[in-house]
Amino acid sequence: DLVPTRADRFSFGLWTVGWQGRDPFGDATRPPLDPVESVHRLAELGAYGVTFHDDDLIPFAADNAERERCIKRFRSALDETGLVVPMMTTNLFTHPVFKEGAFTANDRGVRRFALRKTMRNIDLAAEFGAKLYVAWGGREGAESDAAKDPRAALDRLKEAVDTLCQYVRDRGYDIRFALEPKPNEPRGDILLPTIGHALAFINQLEYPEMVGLNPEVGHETMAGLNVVHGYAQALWADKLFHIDLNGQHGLKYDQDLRFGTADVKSAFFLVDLLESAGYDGPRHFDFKPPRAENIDGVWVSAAACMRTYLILKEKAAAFRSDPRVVAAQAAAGVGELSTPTLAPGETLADLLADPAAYENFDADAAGTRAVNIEALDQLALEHLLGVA
Ligand code: 3MF
Ligand code: MG
Ligand code: MG
Ligand code: MG
Repeated sequence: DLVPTRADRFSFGLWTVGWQGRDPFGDATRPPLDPVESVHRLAELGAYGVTFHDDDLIPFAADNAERERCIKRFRSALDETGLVVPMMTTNLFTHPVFKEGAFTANDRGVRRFALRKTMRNIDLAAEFGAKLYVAWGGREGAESDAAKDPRAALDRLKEAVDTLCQYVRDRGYDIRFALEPKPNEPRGDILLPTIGHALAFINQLEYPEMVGLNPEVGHETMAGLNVVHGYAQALWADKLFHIDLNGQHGLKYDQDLRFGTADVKSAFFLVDLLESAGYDGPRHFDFKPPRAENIDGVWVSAAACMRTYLILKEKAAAFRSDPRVVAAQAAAGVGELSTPTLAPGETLADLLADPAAYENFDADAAGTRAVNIEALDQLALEHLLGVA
């Protein structure tokens, strides 16, 4: 059944469907989209959640009265549709004040402003019941290694995340943070460029249990990395708090294509991973409907993200339950990797004393064994192509 329901937990950022198509070379091609309209359209399409940066809902320059008006209208739209707000985030990248960084700007006043802007929006996140707060540091980087001390920048980034965690604890909010890695764009190079960098950073924090990841398919692809491996390592570390699903053709500018369009095989194995690992967070799309589309095309694109996810979920399940696949997996020894290398109760001394492990092990014979990867991979491809 390829019709999305609330149970599928699909969510979209207001900034995704609301992207007006402004790019470095061209003006907007679409009119502004009222967040209230987005909520209604997304609900009709079968999404369960909507996410946003503070400035997506409330203009940066809004006074308190306008702020309250924006919040109230949005709240009503949520109540009318039943859509929830699973995640919120801060815009620390659009306004010129953040041109040299936010939490890691050389200018201390900018850093303090960024913290206060974020804390103010965390209060709103608590009000909307969002349990996740994403931090993407698009301006936390540099073009010049002369003008930014990266070790001091990491100190300040840690200070910012520690301070925000402390704030959430002091207020008694039920909120966790998810860091979103990206290698570059808009800065020439961005701090915490990959899932691996971000995981290592979390270990240095004051409250590591409160901080996980929000990896984006396109961002790992921009770094030339295996997306499935990255998400898997985040899962393995219990740090896959949230996800940004989209598509990206290789090492280019951030394309934010709709989910599944670029590397469909990787998308297949990613859905297979999420579903088989029991990932239970939102299936969140962070994509940009192409600039060439008008507003009707925006909703076609959004619906397609969800439909493709459901298609891949069905195909992954069919792949796993196909008896030929089960046999091919056995022939490739896929399941054997789950057997610990040392036997239960076996000591290090036992391993050292086992001649079968080394002295009598026939490495040359093992070097000629069949591993049967291709047959299994071809079955995956044929399932994906619909000919299995
Ligand atoms: C940029 C992004 C961001 C983040 C967003 C999350 C504007 O490449 O992916 O979207 O996803 O800030 O919270
Ligand atoms: Mg992106
Ligand atoms: Mg993006
Ligand atoms: Mg993103």
